[in-house]
Amino acid sequence: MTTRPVLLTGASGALGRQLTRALAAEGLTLRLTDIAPFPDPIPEGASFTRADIEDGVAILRLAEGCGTILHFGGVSVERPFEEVIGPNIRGLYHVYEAARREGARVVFASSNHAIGFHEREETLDADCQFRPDGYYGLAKAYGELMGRLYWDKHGVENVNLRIGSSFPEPIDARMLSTWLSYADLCRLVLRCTLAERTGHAVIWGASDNSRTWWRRDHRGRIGWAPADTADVFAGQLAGKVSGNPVAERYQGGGFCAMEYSRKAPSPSDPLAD
Ligand code: 15L
Repeated sequence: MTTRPVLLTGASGALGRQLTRALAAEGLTLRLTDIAPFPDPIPEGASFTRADIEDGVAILRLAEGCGTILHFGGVSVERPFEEVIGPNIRGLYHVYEAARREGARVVFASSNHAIGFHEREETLDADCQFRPDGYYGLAKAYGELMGRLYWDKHGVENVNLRIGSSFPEPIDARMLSTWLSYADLCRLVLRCTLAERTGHAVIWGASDNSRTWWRRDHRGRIGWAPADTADVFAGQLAGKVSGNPVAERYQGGGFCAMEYSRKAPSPSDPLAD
């Protein structure tokens, strides 16, 4: 898979920029694209084309000859339905159609918000039920299911990275469970690109955090294990909580609390969960 170029959508975003630097340094030939200009110097062996993920023809052209599509484009936070549907559903379809035509593998930046309404007391395996915590998380769940469909029906390989919180450092108590260091992210995506075979895989995108809520996944298929941990930030962050009971109860945190309007269920209600 490696000798063919790698298309990276969302290249101008925070994670896209990290991946660009790290993967170019590994000698991969990168085709970068984003709706926003690329803010950094373009590394050797890479090219940048400004394009809208909603433009299917542009995505087909950009993917020509590629062996892997790293799909990090689209809306990356909770937004109203009408803002999410174009980039995150239609754009995703364009990526999968391009992958099908090229026989390419898709590496999809999914999110913990696809399962955000699981309680923090639960420990989840990657085959747990989707419990999206908003329109953004719902689109990520749809993206993972799109991968399921394209593998079953067309043999398009795909790795779905259920990313926790990928930032330079964890910034609150929740991220002691969800943090994914940039270095771990870059190694993870490199392994997704280089692995011989993946089939349809789902991998938790988190560093080696002892407070994790997540367990079994398909990382064995790609030979990846995180090297960093949020544990070293515990002293400074343990008490840094939001104060919002909905945010603190569920894994998706503040995304769960946005527009939350459910009445508190009584503990005797058999449908309480
Ligand atoms: C995400 O999916 C977002 O892209 C990111 O901005 C964070 O909010 C992260 O989840 C998180 O849950 O911390």
